Amino acid sequence: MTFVPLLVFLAPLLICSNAQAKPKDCTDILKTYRYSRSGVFGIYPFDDRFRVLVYCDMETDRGAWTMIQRRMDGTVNFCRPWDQYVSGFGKAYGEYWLGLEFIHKITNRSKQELLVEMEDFDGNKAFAKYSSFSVGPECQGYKMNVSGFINGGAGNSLTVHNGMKFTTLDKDQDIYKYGNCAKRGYGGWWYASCHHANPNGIYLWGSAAPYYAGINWSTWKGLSYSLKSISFKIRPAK
Ligand SMILES: [Ca+2]
Repeated sequence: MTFVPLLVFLAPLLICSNAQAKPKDCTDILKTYRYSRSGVFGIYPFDDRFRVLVYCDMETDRGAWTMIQRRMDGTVNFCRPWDQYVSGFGKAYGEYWLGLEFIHKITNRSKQELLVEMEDFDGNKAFAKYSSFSVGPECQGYKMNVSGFINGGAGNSLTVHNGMKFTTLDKDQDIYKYGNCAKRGYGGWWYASCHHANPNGIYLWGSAAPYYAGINWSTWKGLSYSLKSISFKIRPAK
């Protein structure tokens, strides 16, 4: 009498144990498909049932980078509320924000390094690299930790944001006493009091940008310059 129900119970477990592990980031994809080129892929940072599309950089410095943020043409509005910064928005082949919950899941899995690449409207390029980057859970305000700066010409605009919680227009978790930094930077970010880097600011087409509102990386182009492009990519640190 007990034999049949037991089989019914075990069958899904047997099927699951045979299933191939789903990729949790772009590094997993490159391990499985060694000659993958850069492009849009589906990853499963949350669990095996929930796929999210990301852009994988498979070329820069040996590749395997999972892109968590990208600005490139101003086609996506980044002035959005808390819930959307948690779950993500935009398109993986264009401008997007992966989402705080996914970034937390990936950086919680293993130690990650961060590459920030940027370009101005004159065709100049620069980058900043960090040997360690992580984002904590929602119950801790998605606090960001970054360290191990390596200069690629852009200077270090991120360390001032180290240890900060995430702030949006409708959720002020910054350390600025007199207001909400998201109302000055027009984006969601790990604002301090307020920012040196503002990659999620308004797309303002260069040097005429109002102070503080654009896509800033202050140590490279100052707070009055809005960059042409910027991207944040992570991968497991060695
Ligand atoms: Ca505040």
